[in-house]
Amino acid sequence: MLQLISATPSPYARKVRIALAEKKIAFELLTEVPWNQGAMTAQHNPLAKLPVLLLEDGSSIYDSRFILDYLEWMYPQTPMLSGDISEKLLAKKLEVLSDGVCDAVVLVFFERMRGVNASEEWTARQIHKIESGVNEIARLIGQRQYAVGDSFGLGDIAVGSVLGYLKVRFQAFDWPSQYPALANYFEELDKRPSFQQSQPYPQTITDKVV
Ligand SMILES: N[C@@H](CCC(=O)N[C@@H](CS)C(=O)NCC(=O)O)C(=O)O
Repeated sequence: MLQLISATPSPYARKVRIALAEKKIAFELLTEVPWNQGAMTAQHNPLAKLPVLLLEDGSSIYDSRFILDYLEWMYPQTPMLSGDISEKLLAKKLEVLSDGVCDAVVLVFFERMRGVNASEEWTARQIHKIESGVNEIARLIGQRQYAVGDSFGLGDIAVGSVLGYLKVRFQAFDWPSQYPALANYFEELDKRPSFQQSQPYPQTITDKVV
């Protein structure tokens, strides 16, 4: 059976969990804190980042985008990507924006751990990316029910994951008030079983990271 190394707050791992659930692919969830010493993630990914998908032959696939591509290639039933090029481009753009916002949230999270040594300029730079990324996501989603076309897919997985992550790690940003249509879109998305089963929540990092 496939195994997925995941962390409870990770928006990247959540993308994969949602895709696996939507595609009805059986897998075993292995949850850990990748930032702690001794985490198994580093044994399967030289970059020491999760998610990592462990295949039955013992090999591993890492980086959420690569894993999602792999799932699309190997399990084409219930596709998450449209065959139409312009729809595919929009879904991929939304994924790049969503992951980019997540990257900036992670950087702010760890910068703030430095306490008085945190760089205000660096933090402000990342917060700008978060705000302008969500602004663009809201513009691209518009008033639609699904991110791309008229069915659920990769765009929804990516956008749903970043918006869920903001609730856990960056509550100060009141994006639902600024973008009510995006808030309605997310509220509907969040009702899906694949989203309900993978709700993010914080983990305790015991080791010193920064
Ligand atoms: N681009 C990667 C990002 C993965 C990532 O940053 N994962 C975090 C957890 S949310 C991690 O494992 N970080 C541990 C580290 O950087 O040492 C992806 O999409 O999979």
